[in-house]
Amino acid sequence: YILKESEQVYEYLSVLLSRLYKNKHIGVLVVDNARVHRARSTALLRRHNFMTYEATTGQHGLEVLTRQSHIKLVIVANDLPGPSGIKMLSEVRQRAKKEDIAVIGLSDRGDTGLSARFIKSGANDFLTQPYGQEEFLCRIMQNIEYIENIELIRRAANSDFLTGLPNRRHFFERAAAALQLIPVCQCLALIDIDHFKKINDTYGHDCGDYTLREIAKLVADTFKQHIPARFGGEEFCVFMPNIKLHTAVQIFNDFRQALTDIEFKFEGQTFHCSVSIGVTAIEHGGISGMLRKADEYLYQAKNNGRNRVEH
Ligand code: GH3
Ligand code: MG
Ligand code: MG
Ligand code: MG
Repeated sequence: YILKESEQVYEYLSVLLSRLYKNKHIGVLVVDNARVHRARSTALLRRHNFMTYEATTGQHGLEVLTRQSHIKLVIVANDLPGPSGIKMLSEVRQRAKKEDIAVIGLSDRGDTGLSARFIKSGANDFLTQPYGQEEFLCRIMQNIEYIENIELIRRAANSDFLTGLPNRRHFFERAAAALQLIPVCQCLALIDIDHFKKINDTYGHDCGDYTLREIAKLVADTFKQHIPARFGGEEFCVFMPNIKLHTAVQIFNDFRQALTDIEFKFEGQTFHCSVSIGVTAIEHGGISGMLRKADEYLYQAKNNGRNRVEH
């Protein structure tokens, strides 16, 4: 019984500790002109290890928010000198969605409509003053967990499960955004592993997975300044904003060469791999036009004997 009890205590403590550790990286901004209220909120937050910021006006709060990108939660009173807390909330919502920065409005017991106005203006939650410590912390934690869960879901939706590289969907989003920003001097490449089926057939599917993960690491490392992704199966793609075609071709040739030098080792087996690459520079037709072109060059690289770059 004692053992069981101490196990539970241990589990509780480790959850608490990891939570406290995590909170250190989360900023919370308290916007309230009443010094006593502000001090009470920040004291409670600091006791739970949050990094706290204070502001007395909406304008001041917005400035702090601009400077501190790790602020994930804002607690705001409505009655502020100058523009109201609701006005500040509307400004926050112009810049960040509910799932990026949570806002908790402070409403008064005397003003029954205020909490509704906060929610309608984009607040995630509200607290009625005077609030108890426990309710305060429950609401804070619930809203922080909401933000963190969305972050987890986003990460899962954007990355490839096997290799951890950005996935095809994320690639299209990022490449299209980059293309809109600088619509000149962009390159796109498709990388396809040569005779990959043979690796699966000879050494087994687990070895195929291992090889994909290793090559993905090299792709992520080599192209960390660019936009790399697992395009599907044994294909990777890279979008390079702001680069000349001949420079890109050089980089891909170096990558191809480096890869052929790697000795892959899996469960006592040793083998080498190579890739074929098609590279294209920007032309009309956007990302899908570039992909079609890169695929044609990739096909040429395969036909011309593999382990080569065509452009
Ligand atoms: P080529 O040089 O013409 O590209 O030949 P290839 O064998 O690489 O091409 P093919 O398209 O014939 O085969 C690709 C293989 O990749 C078939 C498929 O089973 C394997 N594959 C795709 N995704 C995965 C994966 O996630 N894990 C493993 N182990 N194999 C995969
Ligand atoms: Mg393929
Ligand atoms: Mg193929
Ligand atoms: Mg292949």
